[in-house]
This record gives sequence, structure tokens and C-alpha cells, in this order.
Amino acid sequence: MKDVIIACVGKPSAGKSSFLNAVTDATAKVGNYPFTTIKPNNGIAYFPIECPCKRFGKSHLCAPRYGRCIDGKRFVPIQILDVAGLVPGASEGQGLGNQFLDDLRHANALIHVVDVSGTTDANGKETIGYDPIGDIEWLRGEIHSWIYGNLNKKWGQIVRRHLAIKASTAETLHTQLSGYGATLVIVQRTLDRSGVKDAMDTWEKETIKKVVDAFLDERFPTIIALNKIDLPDSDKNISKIMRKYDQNKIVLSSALAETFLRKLAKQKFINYEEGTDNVQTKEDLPDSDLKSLDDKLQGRIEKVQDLVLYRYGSTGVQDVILKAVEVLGLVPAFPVKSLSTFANANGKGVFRDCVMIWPGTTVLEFADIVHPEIAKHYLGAETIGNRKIGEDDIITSENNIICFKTSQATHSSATGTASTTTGSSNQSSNSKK
Ligand SMILES: Nc1nc2c(ncn2[C@@H]2O[C@H](COP(=O)(O)OP(=O)(O)OP(=O)(O)O)[C@@H](O)[C@H]2O)c(=O)[nH]1
Ligand SMILES: [Mg+2]
Repeated sequence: MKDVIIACVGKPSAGKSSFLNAVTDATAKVGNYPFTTIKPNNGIAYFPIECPCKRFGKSHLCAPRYGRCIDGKRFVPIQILDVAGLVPGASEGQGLGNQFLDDLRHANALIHVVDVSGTTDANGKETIGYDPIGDIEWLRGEIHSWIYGNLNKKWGQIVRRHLAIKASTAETLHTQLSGYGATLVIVQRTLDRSGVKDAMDTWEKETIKKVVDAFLDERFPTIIALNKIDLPDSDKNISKIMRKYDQNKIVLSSALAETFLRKLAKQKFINYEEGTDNVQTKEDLPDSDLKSLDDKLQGRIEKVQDLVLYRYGSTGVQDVILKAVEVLGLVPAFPVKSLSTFANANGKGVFRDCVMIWPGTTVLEFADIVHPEIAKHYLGAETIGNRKIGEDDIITSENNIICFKTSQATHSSATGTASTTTGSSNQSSNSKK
């Protein structure tokens, strides 16, 4: 059971650290030169989900332990990792290649931050008119070469061992890929996806490549953030990329605009509703405690509105996180002590905990996530309408408000120590699927 981690990846100066700073309270160093980041930075971002408090008329009482809930829009924490930039040849150790690839082992999903403005070249150096379309495939290719290269180097030995111990293909691949965070479930899905059925000792180089390709899809679901949309040349590059790639995996963003707006909001110059184009100033709200703007600041805000907010509807950074959570298929689940008040014994803590769990997590697995004591003394579980649910039932949006019954009183914190975003991971454990 590990927290879910989403990693920002991409070439140097694409805006990975800026993105982290824009969506979390981290203060990663940002610079217009390659390899500003060497050691990974991390922060917690909050992404919005629909909170059941609204449906049950409890919005005014809703009391999240982490994040916040505003009129039924609940902001749930998730860990974001910002790693060193990757340059061509990284899989052969160029730049900070090996370290970068090592850091990736912890990630569950990737956000590939692409500088869509064409103002940085393949190595992250300042330029003009660079075509970013190649960056998308290049990054995947680099990760592919890293894994394929490592397998290919010792293929003879892998196959000899495979034959000697009469292992199944999945078992052998699992041993080889577990260093990249592969579980048996992921390996099985990889084999299904690749369509490869031949015995391992007959695999050609092309077969190994095909399997690695399928593995990348299963192990590292990726969202592409086309960043720096505020810059002039971004437009034409965006339309070119959108025509070529799956639009469901692409989000437009301006990390710079988001950082700017959040900073002004913090300094009380504006009211800014993250994820929207809604910016209000003292002029809009004369009776508010907002500070007045000088002409220069007013001009900068208008520029961000014209170039980003009014054009694209938002700075896009929140959409990037939402998409990444969506590709992982995480399900929000709410452990409660009472199915009528959703509160603690003292009437407080309404919908206090929200845990994002992996798809396929069962009720009993969820009990263990909330607190091992609950799983140990588990008697049963009920959902809305006091409807009984089985311990092997999969949790979905239909039964995700759950009251556990236990054979003895568990520790007072036991129904609600669920921390941030966690789960019985189909990535981090071999849960039954
Ligand atoms: N115009 C514009 N500039 C941006 C945006 N995001 C980042 N930048 C700028 O791009 C440069 C590089 O940003 P970083 O966030 O340091 O990039 P990085 O990907 O973390 O780079 P490395 O740590 O070197 O790998 C900085 O000058 C940022 O201010 C954006 O949305 N718009
Ligand atoms: Mg950086």
C-alpha cells in the first residue's frame, strides 16, 4: 500500500518544476537553463472531485481531514514528483539519464511536460522555431530503450534460467521487470496487450521490443501537458500535435500563468478560482479587502486573461492532474461511522476521510487500507440505505460510502486514519485480479 505518485517528466526547461510549483505549495527552483533540477522535488496537489456531502445536504458540515470542500467540490491530495530533465541519449547515460530513469520507478503515472512554444531545443537550450512534435515520441522512445537495453543485454541468461526452472513467461518477465515497479498483474496485462503468445526462447529482438512497448502502456500511463501556451508560437504547434495524437491524453497548460495568478491571489490583489477563468480585482469588488492594482500589474493580468484564460478557459494545470487521475482510474471512497449523519460519535467530522483507491479494490482490502485493525476484526460492511455489501465486492461509485462493522471496538482513530491518496494498488501489490 503506497501513496499514488504522479511524476512530471520531459526535457530540461520544459517547465516541470514550474508545473510542480503551480499545482502544489512546493518551491522548486525554476531556471531558463537546462538541469536546473538535479534532485527530485515533490509536493502535494489538490484535485477536485464531487463530494457526497452535497447530495446528502451536509455541505455546511463537511469537514475533510485533508484538503478542503467548497459547496460539494472537494479537493483531494495527490503526490506530484518533479524529476531531472531527460536529454537525448539518456538511456545510455547522457545528462542525468540514469538518475532520471531511476526516479521514475516510484511513479504510477507520468505527466510529460512538453515546451510547445518551440523556444527550447531537444537539450533544453534556448532557441527559436524548434518543432516540439518530435519530443512526444522521443521521451517514450528513451524510456523504451532504457528497459529494452537492460533486457536485451542479458537476454541469453534470462532465457537459460527461464528454461532451467521451467517458469512461465509471466513469472520470468515479472522477475525481470519488478525493478521497474511491475507486479504480476501488470505483467499479465502487458502480455495480453502485446498479443505475444510464443515461447520465450523463440522471441526475436522485435518480440522483446513489442512486449516492452505494451509494458510502457500498462506501467506508465502518460498525460501530455503542452506547456507555455502563453507564448506566441504555441498556437501553430498545438494544432499540429492535436491532429496527430490522441486528444484524450493531451492538455494545454501555462504553468507560468497559474503561478502568477496564485501568487497575486495569495498577496490579496485578486480573487482567483483555480481551474477557471474567473479572476476578480478591486475594480470588480470595490467593497472587498482586495488591494488596488497599479497599471503595470493590471496590464499583466489582462495579458494573462487574453493569452490564456479567455482563449483556453483556464491555465489548464488542474486539468492535467485530473486527466492523470482519470487514466489511473482511481475511485474515491469514504469510510464513515454513521450512514445517517456521516459523522463521528460526537457529531463532528462529517465525511472526514476520502481515500482514492485503485480500481478493483475490494471492501475488505479497503478496510485494511483504512486501518489494519478494522480488517482484523472485520464483521461486515454496509453502504447507503444500510445495504449490506460483501467483503469481496469491488468498490465503485455506487457503494463507496462505507460503514464497517467490527467484532470489537477498534482504536478510536481506526475508522479514519486513512491518509492521503492510497490504495491496495494493482501496481504496487499483487492484489487478486
Ligand atoms: N512563458 C512560459 N514560460 C514558462 C512556463 N513554464 C515554465 N516556463 C519557463 O521555462 C523555464 C524553465 O522552467 P523550469 O520549470 O525550470 O523547467 P524544468 O523542466 O524544471 O527544467 P529542468 O529542471 O532544467 O529539467 C523557466 O524560465 C520558466 O519560467 C509557461 O507556462 N510559460
Ligand atoms: Mg526543474
